[in-house]
Amino acid sequence: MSRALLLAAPLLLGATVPPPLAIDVNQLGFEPGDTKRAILRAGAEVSAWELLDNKGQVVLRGRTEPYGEDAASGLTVQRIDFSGFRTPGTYLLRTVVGTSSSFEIRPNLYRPLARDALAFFYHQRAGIPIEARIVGAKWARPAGHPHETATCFAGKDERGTEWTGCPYSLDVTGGWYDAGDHGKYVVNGGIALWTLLNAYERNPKALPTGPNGAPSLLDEARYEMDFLLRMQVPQGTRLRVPVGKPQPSPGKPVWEAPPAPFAEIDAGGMAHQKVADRWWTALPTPPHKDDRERLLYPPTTGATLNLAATAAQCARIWKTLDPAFAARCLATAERAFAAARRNPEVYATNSFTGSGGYGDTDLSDEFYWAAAELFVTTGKAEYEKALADSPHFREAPGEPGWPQVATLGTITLATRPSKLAQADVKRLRAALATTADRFLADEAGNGYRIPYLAKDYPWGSNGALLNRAMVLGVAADITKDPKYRAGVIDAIDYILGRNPNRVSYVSGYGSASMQHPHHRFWAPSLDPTLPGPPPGVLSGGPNSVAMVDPVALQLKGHCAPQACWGDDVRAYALNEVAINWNAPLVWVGAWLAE
Ligand code: 9MR
Ligand code: 9MR
Repeated sequence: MSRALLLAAPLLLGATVPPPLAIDVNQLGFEPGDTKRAILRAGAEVSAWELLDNKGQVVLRGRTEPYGEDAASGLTVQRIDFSGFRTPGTYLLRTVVGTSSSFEIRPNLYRPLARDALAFFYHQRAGIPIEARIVGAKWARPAGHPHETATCFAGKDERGTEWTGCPYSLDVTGGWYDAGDHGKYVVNGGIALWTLLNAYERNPKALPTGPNGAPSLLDEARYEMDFLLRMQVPQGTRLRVPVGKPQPSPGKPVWEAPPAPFAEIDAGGMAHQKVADRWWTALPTPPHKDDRERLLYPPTTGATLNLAATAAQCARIWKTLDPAFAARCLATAERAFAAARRNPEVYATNSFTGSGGYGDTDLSDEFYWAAAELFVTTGKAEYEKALADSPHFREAPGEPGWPQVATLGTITLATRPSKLAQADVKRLRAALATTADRFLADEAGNGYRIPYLAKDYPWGSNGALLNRAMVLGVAADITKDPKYRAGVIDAIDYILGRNPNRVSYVSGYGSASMQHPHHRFWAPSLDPTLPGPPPGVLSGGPNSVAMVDPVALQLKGHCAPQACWGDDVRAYALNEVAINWNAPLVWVGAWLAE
C-alpha cells in the first residue's frame, strides 16, 4: 500500500478496503476504570495516535511512548496509553501506519469470560455424558470412559524397565481429562483443582452458576476432588517402586535418566501418578470412542502430596456444606501426607508411552504446600513444624506451575484464617507482594509490557502468565494497591490480543481468536463432523523451548519467543489446552469480574 493510501486508510473505515492493522490491543476491550494500553508496531517514524468512536469521530489524541526493538516479540514497538478515557462505547485506535481492530469500553466485560472458562472443565469431564441441554447439541457427547476400573501397568516400559503392577483394581471413574489427551493426572489435577477451590475460598459468591445451568465453581471442583480421592492406594499395599532420584546420564535431561533401584515399600495412602491410555490415541478420537486399554501408573510422592493438599482444602471448604464428605477428605489428606513422609523419594519416571510425564524431582515445595493446606485446615502442631522446617516458609515464592507449588501454600497461609502467628501471616503477605513486584518489574523488559520476562517461552507460557496474574490479584487483595490490578490487565490484554500473533488465545473471545487447539474432540480440521472449541478455552501459547511438534519444528529457529505459536490442531507443544492453564483463566476472570 502506498504512503498516501495509508494516510487515507482511516477515512476508508466502513468502506470495503479495511485499513492495515498496526496496533495490537485487547480485542475484547476495557472496563471504564481500568488501565488502557495498546502496542504499535512501528519505530520512531510514528509519534501520534488517535482514538476514534464508531462514528469515526476522534475522541482523544496522544503521543506514543517509544520502546524500540523487542527481543520477546521480534518487533520494533511503541506503547500507547489512553487510560484516562472512560466513556463506554466502541472504538479503535489509529496512527499513520494503521489501526487497531475495534474494541469496547464497557463495564462487566469479564463475567462471561470467567463463566465460559469454567465451563471448559465441564466439557473436559470424564465418566458422564456432556449434555446438550447445557452445552448445546454441537458440543454434546456421550460419556467417555464411563466405568473406569483400572489396574496397574505391569511389564516393560518404554525404556525396558520392568514393573510388577499391583494386586488390585481401582474404580477411578470421573474427573477431568487433562488436555487434548485423555489422561487423568493427579499432579496436574492438583494445581488445577486448587486454583478453582482457591477462587471459591476467596469469594464463595464467585461463579455460583455456570452458563446454561452448567455446574457452579464448587460443584465443578468437587467432580475432580471425587476423582482424586479414588486415586489413593489401599491401606496395607506393598509395592515395588524405584526409590531415590533417577541417576542422570551425562548430556541427558533428568527425566530421561534410568530410574533409581527398586525397593518394596508400604505404599498405602499414596496416590497413583495417573490413569491413562497404554498407547497414545490418534487425533481425532472423541473420548467415547477411545477403546484403548486404560491403566493406573505407579504411585509417586508428588501425586500423593497433590492429593494431600487438595483433600485438606476440601476438608475445610465442605466442613459445613457436607460434613461427611469433608471428613472423608480430611482422613484421605492426613493418610496421604503420612504416606508421603514415609516415602519421600518416589519419583515419576516419564517412561510410559501413551500419556504425559509430569515428573518432578524437587518435592520440597509439594511438601510445603500440603503442610500449609493441612495446617490451615487442622491447626495441628505437626503441620506447623513441617512449615517451620521448610525453606519455602521464608521465601518470596516464584511463579506457580505444576512443578512449582510453594506459592499456592503461601497464598493459603497468607489469606485464609488459621492458627498461624500474626507475625508469620504478615511476613508471608509481604513475601507475596515482593513476588508480585518482581512480576511487575518484568514489564519494563519487554515491548508488549507484560508481567513476564524470559529469554525463552516455556510450554504453556500463557498458563504461566495467568498464574502470575493470579499472584498479582492476590497482591492487590492484600495491599489494595491499584498497580497490581494494572498488571493483571496487562496480562489479560496480552492473552486477548495484545500480542505479536495478534490473536486472542481464548476461543470465542475477540475478533481473531484461537480456533484449532490440539484436542482429540474439538478437531474440525481433521473431521468436519466434529466441533471446534467452545468459547472460553485457552491455548497453551508460545513455546520456544520444546519445539517438538510438526508445526513447531517448521518454526524452529525462525521465531521470536512470543511468535513461536500456530493455530493448528497438530501443534501439541504450542496450541494444546489444559486444565492447569484454564484454571488461572477462571481465577483471573472471576477476580476481574468482581
Ligand atoms: O497428543 C499428545 C499431547 O496431549 C501431549 O501433550 C504431547 C506431549 O506429551 O504428546 C501428544 O502426543 C503425541 C506424542 O507425544 C508423540 N506422537 C504423536 C502424539 C500425537 O500428537
Ligand atoms: O504442561 C506440561 C509441560 O510443562 C511439559 O513441558 C510438557 C512435556 O512434558 O507436558 C505438558 O503437559 C502435557 C501432559 O504431559 C499431557 N497432557 C497435555 C499436557 C499439556 O501439553
